[in-house]
Amino acid sequence: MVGAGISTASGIPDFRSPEIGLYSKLQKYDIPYPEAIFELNFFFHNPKPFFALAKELYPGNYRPNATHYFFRLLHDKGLLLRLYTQNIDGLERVAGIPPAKLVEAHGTFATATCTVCHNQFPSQDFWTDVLADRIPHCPVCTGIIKPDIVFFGEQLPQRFLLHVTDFPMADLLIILGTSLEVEPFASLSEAVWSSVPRLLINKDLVGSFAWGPRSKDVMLLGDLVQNVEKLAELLGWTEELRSLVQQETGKFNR
Ligand code: CNA
Repeated sequence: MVGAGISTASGIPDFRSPEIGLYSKLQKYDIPYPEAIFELNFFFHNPKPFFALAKELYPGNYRPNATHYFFRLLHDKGLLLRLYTQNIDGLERVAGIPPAKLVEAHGTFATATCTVCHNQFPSQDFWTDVLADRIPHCPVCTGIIKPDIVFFGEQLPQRFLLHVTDFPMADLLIILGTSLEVEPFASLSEAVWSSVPRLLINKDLVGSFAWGPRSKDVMLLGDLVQNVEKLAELLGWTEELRSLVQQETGKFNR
């Protein structure tokens, strides 16, 4: 399970970190309160702030870091049952984790839907408009096209239901870079059997790791990338992780 904290090393601010988090930087979008940027009522009143944020998060602007590639390594080794992410930056896909191994619980910019006629559109149909500071409109009915990002009060994607079978099958749950404050995602951390170890890698103690830790819980607190590298070292994967990062970063530089 991962959250915004895994992408801060890629240059994307998280929500809640004081001063540097997105919520503290949203004043420039002229919104009444930070959460409004992901509320449908506000979106229909004024979609510009959301699309300005979307432009900032444009997939080409950021690159995965060692944390994303650690999950790619888990996948390459056949050890990843599923990666549940709250992130909407798409960096898990960029890192080469196949969509079938992903549950993008809060949606994705990879597809979009017309808010009026519900026609679906591939991402290239709206990025041209978003990058040119235009609000994307449906060619069929002229309604506003909204990227398939889950707003407050909206249903999570169908794939989220995979948790019903995934979590009872897991033999280890790794939780990274999340404040475990947003439901229903946060409660997934309780969905593995109590005999299953849970490893939290985060700056601070969060969720039930703080208020009701289990006997098999392990917490690695501090900088995420450093601790992921430490875990890779304990597993004897330092070289593999390093060369994967180098090989994949090389693709961007070509
Ligand atoms: P959050 O509430 O902002 O929590 C992030 C957590 O990560 C906090 O506990 C931080 O202390 C921790 N953290 C941040 N940077 C580091 C670091 N370098 N080392 C160690 N720990 C660190 O974010 P959540 O994901 O829990 O909140 C859920 C929201 C945030 C979801 O709806 C996301 O869509 C949304 N979000 C996503 C992105 C993104 O896609 N990259 C960015 C900002 C917000």
